[in-house]
Amino acid sequence: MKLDVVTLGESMIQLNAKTIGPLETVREWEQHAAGAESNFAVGVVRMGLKAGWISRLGKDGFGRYIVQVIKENGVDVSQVKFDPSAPTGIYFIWHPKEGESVVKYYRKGSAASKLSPRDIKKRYIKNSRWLHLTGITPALSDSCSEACFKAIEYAHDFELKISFDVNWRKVLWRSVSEARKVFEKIAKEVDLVKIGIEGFNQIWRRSLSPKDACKFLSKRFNCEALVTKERDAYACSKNEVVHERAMKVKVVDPVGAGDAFLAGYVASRLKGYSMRESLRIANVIGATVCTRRGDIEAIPTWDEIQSKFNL
Ligand code: KDG
Repeated sequence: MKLDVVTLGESMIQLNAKTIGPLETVREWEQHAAGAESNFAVGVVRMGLKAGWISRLGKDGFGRYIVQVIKENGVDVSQVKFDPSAPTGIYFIWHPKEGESVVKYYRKGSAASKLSPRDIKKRYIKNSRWLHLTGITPALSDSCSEACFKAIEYAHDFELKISFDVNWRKVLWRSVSEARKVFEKIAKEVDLVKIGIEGFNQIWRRSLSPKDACKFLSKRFNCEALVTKERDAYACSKNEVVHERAMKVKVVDPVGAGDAFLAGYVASRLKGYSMRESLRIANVIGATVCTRRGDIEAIPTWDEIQSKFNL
């Protein structure tokens, strides 16, 4: 099967609190399948394109549940392996206040952290036109980091475009400077970098506005850049800076919104839309995802977007 986009990374069982309040008050949890890269792949499929996801899951009921959900959402899962010697990762999200989400992972030693360059098949990358990576995968283990660089090597061999969502997860790194070194090494190889402004300022130790951060990244890595601040977003290239204001929505759970936002942007660019149009589409998608618990459930379809935008 020819793919538009291929990605790799960990997906986990997400247990999302059904009530508002501190962790010790939560009694009911809703189960979802979630992970930055599989969220992205589902977002691409909702846009009417084809996506594949490379990963490892525990050979357990959680692993089978995740692969079933991602597959039902139209993503090619032929490159997902089940590992009998390591578990599927789990994480919890709870909401101390309305619209606020706190995350706690139980993912150390998970099956996905054993991903390695051997899991990246040259012919699978060759079959696609875009590679998507996040800054989460290289934080999981040395072999995961090597898998990312192997995918980049093959993407260059076959002239795929590459996007990189920094997805800043401080708890997964030993130090900010270690993370920055890895991010810089990846960002130099890609066509599109995305980051949230808080992460940018922590990692690059600055206090820039989203617009200036966007220009900085685009210039430094000679690529298109996207910088978000909650639901407000900038896109920059060598010749252009575009801005989309945050949409007003009732935020229930913002986790996963950035992945769908970027999927919408990349898929729009692949469909030939301009930076401005792509950013508008992406912003609506990201804002919509915030309105429900779970990362992929609220991602709108291409039909819904077309009717909204008259495309
Ligand atoms: O972007 C959403 C992800 O953060 C979430 O689904 C879990 O992949 C995840 C991670 O590593 O944080």
